[in-house]
Amino acid sequence: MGARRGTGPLFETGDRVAVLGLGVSGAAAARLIHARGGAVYASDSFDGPVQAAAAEALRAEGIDAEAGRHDLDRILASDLVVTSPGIDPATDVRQAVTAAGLPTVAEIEVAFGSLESRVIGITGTNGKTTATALCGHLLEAAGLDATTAGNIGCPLSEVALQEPQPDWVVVELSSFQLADQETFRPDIGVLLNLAPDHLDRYASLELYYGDKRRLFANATADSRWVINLDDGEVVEMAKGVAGRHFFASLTPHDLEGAFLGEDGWLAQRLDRQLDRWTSEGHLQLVGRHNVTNALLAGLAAALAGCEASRIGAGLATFQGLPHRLQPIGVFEGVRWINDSKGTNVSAARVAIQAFQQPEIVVLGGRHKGEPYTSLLPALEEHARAVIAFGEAAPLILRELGDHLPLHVESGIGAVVRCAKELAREGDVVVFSPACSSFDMFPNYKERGLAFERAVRELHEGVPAA
Ligand code: UMA
Repeated sequence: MGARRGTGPLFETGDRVAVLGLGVSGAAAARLIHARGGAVYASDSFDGPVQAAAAEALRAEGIDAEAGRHDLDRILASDLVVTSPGIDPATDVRQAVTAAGLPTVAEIEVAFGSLESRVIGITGTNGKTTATALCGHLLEAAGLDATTAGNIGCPLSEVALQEPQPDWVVVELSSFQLADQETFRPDIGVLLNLAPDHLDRYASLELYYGDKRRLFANATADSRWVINLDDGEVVEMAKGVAGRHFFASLTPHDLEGAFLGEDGWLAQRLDRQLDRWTSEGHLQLVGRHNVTNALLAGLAAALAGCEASRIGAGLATFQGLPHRLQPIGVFEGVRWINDSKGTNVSAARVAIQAFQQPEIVVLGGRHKGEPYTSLLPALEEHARAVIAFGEAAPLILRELGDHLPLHVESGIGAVVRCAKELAREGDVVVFSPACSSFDMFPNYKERGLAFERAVRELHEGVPAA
C-alpha cells in the first residue's frame, strides 16, 4: 500500500452518511463509504431503470438504498451528505440540506479521502475528456500503471475501491465536481481553457469560473500546474497559485513547458533541456485545438515521469474519442463529422474552425443560455449553410437567419437528407450542435449514434437500428 494522498475518509466508523443520487457516482460512493465503515442511506428522487437497478444491487450488498424518493428526515439526520455531480444545488433536497447546515461534499471528495494513487486532475471548458483519455494513453504507453476516472465515466470512488490502486489516476474534473470538493488536491493539475458553459445551471459566468478555480483551492508548494499559455483567462486564473507552473503553447516560448516548434514538431523544455516528441502531421486528432490538447496532456505525462520518446510514440497512436470531431466517412466526395459532444457554443466554434473545406454546419438541441451570434465570424468564414434542429431551432433562426443560408429541419433523418442536398463534392458536414441533447435524446452519445446511423442509412442503405 502506498502513502495516502487524501486526508482520510471524512467520517468515523458508524457515522450516518446520506448519498444523493443513484447514478454511477452515487452507487460507487455508497459502496466506498460502506466499505470504510459508514452507515449509508443512498437515495434518488427518480425511479427509472438505472436508479431502480442501482438501488437493488446496493441492497443486495447490504447497503440501504431506495429509488423514487429522498427520505428527508433520514437525510437531515445524517452526519455527512455526499452529492452526485448532476444534482443542481438549487434542487429541493440540496436546499434542505444546506438550510440544515449539514456538511455536503462531492463524490470525488469522498474518493480522494481514500486515494493512494497519484493524481493528474484535468479541467477546462472543452476538450477535457479527450485530454484525459490522451494523458491516460500516454502514461500507459510509457509503461506506467495508470487509469482514467471522473467525468470521463468511471467514478473516482471505483478507483479508490480497487486493491491495489493504480500508481496514477488521470481525473477529468467537471465544474460540478469541483464545486463540492474541499481537500481535493491533484499532484499535477491541468487547466485547458475557459469559455462560457452550463449557463442553464450557473446564474453567471463568474460563478462557473469560480468553480473551475477550485482546481487550485488546495495548492501547496509541491503542486505542479500545467497551464495553457494561449488562453489569457487561464493564465490569469492560475496567476499567483502556489506550486510550480509549466506552460504549453502553439507558439515557441522560453518558459518551462511544451510548445509547437516552427518546424512543426511538438516539443518539451524541462530543466532547460529541449526534447522533441513528434510532428504535428503524425497526430491522428483533427484540428488545431487538439494540438493544444496534445501539448497539455503530453506535458502532464512528462511531469509524471514519461520519457519524451515514449510521449512522441503515444501521441502518434492516439485515435481520439467517439462523438468528438469523429470522422464517420466520406460519401460521394463529402466528409461527414460527428461532433455531438459539441454541447456548447465554444465547442461548436472550435469544430467549425477545424476544417479548411466549405462546411454544412448542423446546430440545435436544448438551448443552454449562450447566444449563437458569437458563432457568426467562424460560420461566415467556414460555412456554406447552417441547418438548425430541435428546441433551439427558432432561436438559432432568429439569431443567425439574416446572416447565412439557414434551413430548419425537425428530425435527425431530415437534417441528414438536407445536409446531403446542400453539400457539394469536397465539402464537410459538421454535426456540432452547440446545445445539449436532452430535448430529443437521453445524452449526447445517443444523439451522435442517431446522426451516424442516419448518415450510413442514407448512403449505404443500412436500415437504422
Ligand atoms: N437526482 C436526485 N435528486 C434530485 C435531482 C437528481 O436524486 O433532486 C438524481 C438523478 O435522478 C440522477 C442522479 O441524481 O439519477 C444524478 O446523477 P448524475 O447526473 O450525477 O449522474 P452520474 O451517473 O453519477 O454521472 C456523473 C456525471 N454526470 C454529470 O455530471 C451530469 C458524469 O458526467 C460522469 O461521467 C460520472 O458522474 C462519473 O464521474 C457526464 C456529464 O454529462 C458525462 N457531465 C457533464 C458534462 O460533461 O458536461 C458535467
